[in-house]
Amino acid sequence: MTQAQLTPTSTAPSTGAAAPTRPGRRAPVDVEVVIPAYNEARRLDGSLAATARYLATRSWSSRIVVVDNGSADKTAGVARRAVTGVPVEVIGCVIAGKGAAVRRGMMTSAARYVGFVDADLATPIDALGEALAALEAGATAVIGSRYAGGAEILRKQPVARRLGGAAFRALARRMVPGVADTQCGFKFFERRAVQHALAGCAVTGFAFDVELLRGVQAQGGTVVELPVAWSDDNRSTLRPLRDGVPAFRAALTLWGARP
Ligand SMILES: Nc1nc2c(ncn2[C@@H]2O[C@H](COP(=O)(O)OP(=O)(O)O)[C@@H](O)[C@H]2O)c(=O)[nH]1
Ligand SMILES: [Mg+2]
Repeated sequence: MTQAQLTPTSTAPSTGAAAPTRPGRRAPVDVEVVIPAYNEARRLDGSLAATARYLATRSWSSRIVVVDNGSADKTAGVARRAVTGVPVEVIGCVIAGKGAAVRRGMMTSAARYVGFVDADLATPIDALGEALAALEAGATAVIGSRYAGGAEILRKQPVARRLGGAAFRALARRMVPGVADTQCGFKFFERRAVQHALAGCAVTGFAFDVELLRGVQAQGGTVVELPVAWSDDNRSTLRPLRDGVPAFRAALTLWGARP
């Protein structure tokens, strides 16, 4: 897997300088991996361990940020107790929804590159090497894709979910041209650009990726799809009524309000 050689910047700690941090922001590192987490006590331990194991082998300075989204289980405790070789920060988010959690994690970042992975690591974390190489080469966003040439789906979703996903994709493709898969839970960004785009975003649920990618493109940013080897985890937190229906509604609203 490609190992991106990050060039030092004024914000990276590798410069040795004590870079100023805005209030509410974490100290800068090369890359922050945000994990939005809602009732993830069972899945988080293994995913944190795998993410940390991978990051520890890289030359980049890094941090994992778990955004506990009002979980009713021991998600925060599991994250705090995780024994990892890289720093893990646990923050909360008072607004429900995956989009709200990802937004909170990325808006509080001062890293050079920031992105998120789902707590099930359905996309293997070692795709991060190629993602960072593409960001270093000038991409604004690098997003895991299950439908780009070369991608593989190793374990499929249940049929109802696949049908819903196909309908959602048909709608999303009209709003984010050139992107086959807006919904994969693996996306990394040039941090300043994504914060700029997020400032204009309002969707808090599972459709947030569409609004965010559209915003990145509207600002002239480039979105690169990275074909990934993806496996469904049947312990998904997505509930059809609680999450799926609002996601469709939000996507239709975005479609109606397209610039
Ligand atoms: N359903 C749901 N997931 C959330 C929420 N906030 C954060 N998440 C996280 O968003 C990610 C969604 O991934 P997952 O449950 O695997 O859904 P799927 O892969 O789309 O089926 C997980 O890491 C969740 O813990 C929320 O309010 N609701
Ligand atoms: Mg999943």
